Amino acid sequence: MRKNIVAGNWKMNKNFADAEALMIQLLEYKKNNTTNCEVYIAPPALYLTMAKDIFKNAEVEVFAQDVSEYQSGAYTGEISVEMINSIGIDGSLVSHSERRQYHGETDSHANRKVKALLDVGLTPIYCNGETLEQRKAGQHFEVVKNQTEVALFTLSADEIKKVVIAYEPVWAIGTGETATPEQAQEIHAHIRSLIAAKYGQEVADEISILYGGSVKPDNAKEIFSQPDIDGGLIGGAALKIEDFSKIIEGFN
Ligand code: G2H
Repeated sequence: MRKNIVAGNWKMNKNFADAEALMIQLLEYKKNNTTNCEVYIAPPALYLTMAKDIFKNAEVEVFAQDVSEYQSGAYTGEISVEMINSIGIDGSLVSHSERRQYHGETDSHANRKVKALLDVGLTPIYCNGETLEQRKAGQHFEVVKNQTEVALFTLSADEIKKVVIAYEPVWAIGTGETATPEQAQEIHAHIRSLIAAKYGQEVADEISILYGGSVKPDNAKEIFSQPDIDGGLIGGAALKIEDFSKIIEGFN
């Protein structure tokens, strides 16, 4: 069956010493506690090597926050799948809403990045979700359908099984505004049904679909209890071990 996952997206936060301190706190937490979900972190790219070193004997997977769709060459500032693969990174977030909002990323970019990651055996965590205007206009099911189809439906069944999806309604990201568990569940079920219609129910049932957007210690358990919600992509609340560990315990 599919995995339950709690993934921390650190975004552009923490200097080197503070990042190291939080990684060590998470390492200690993992040593002293049994968790009922997989734990991933996506720290800033500059700290990926340190993260791999700190978590070398711990069950914490390390992800990049973004990766280039290109293989190599004159792409100043970019990081390739081969580079992250060569230091043992497990995968990358793809097209988080902040990449879409501030860097013009679209689902066509997402499609190429997902494929580039899969081609070297890494795990994409593909992010999608509607804006507030789209939700108010009642377009959320259609928007998420289009996003999912463009980004993922060129993949083979074997490929899509290896993708983790994170549904993150843009209006709930970093705003303190969380989708209700029911609102999240209906979109997660919708995404799974789209995958089932294209690839079959067995494939759809294997794919972990995470919810992201103001997940906190006090709402995680209820969100994770929904049948099609297989964990969370956590931003602000991943920056303190007290909060992140309580969210992980939402699976206890
Ligand atoms: C959504 C989420 C993590 P936050 O971006 O990706 O952030 O939990 O701060 O809303």
